[in-house]
Amino acid sequence: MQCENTTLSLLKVNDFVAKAIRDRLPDVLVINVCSSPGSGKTTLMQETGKRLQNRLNMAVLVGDPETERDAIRMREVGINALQIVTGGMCHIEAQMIYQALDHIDLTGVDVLFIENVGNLVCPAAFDLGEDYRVTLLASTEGDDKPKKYPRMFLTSELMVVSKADLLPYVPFKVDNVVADARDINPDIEVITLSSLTGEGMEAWCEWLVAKAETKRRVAIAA
Ligand SMILES: Nc1nc2c(ncn2[C@@H]2O[C@H](COP(=O)(O)OP(=O)(O)OP(=O)(O)O)[C@@H](O)[C@H]2O)c(=O)[nH]1
Ligand SMILES: [Mg+2]
Repeated sequence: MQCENTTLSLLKVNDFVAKAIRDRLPDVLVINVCSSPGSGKTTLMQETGKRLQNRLNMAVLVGDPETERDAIRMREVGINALQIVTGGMCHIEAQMIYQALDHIDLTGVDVLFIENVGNLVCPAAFDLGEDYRVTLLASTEGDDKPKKYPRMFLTSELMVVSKADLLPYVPFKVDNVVADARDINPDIEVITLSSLTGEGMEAWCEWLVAKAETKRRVAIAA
């Protein structure tokens, strides 16, 4: 009972900070990118940066238990990126994002991506002040994951089936994951793509541009 109360109050604190993040970024589209380790989050950020460099200004806060490797990879392709080292923690909490906002220049930024720690369980429980949660599921992970990790798919607006170039070589049925994900969350959108071949990247980029425009329009009207 004691434990339940502690968990509840910690999540309430997180929600309070998540609201403060939303208040701080009224005209920046914030996307929380989640997945298992290695599903292709950083590679997708790199390719998105290359494709949208003339259309959207983007920045990335990237969380990992250790190392600055992902932020370095993104900076190498010209993306404004800051690493959050969680010191072994399996997810990012809103407080980490709130503090990181003081250390990244968001002047003129249209989209702030948060690359969460690779994990399909813990990140699902923490609102980071995002507008949209996007969960990647790679073709190499098996098509049984949405039903095994339902909270992640229940709380995501978009499921990205990544590494589509490997679909011919692995026993993974896109129809099965879409059916399972929509069983959990009937409204979840789905984009299938490959950061390597570029298949599906246009649909992903158009999705982002549309969401960024809507966010900007709403902010101007407010
Ligand atoms: N075949 C194929 N490989 C990919 C694709 N996207 C990423 N990869 C490879 O998958 C591996 C992991 O990619 P990352 O982008 O580092 O994955 P991540 O989700 O950021 O990993 P963590 O941050 O450690 O959770 C790398 O070797 C990538 O080159 C893709 O579309 N197709
Ligand atoms: Mg990464």
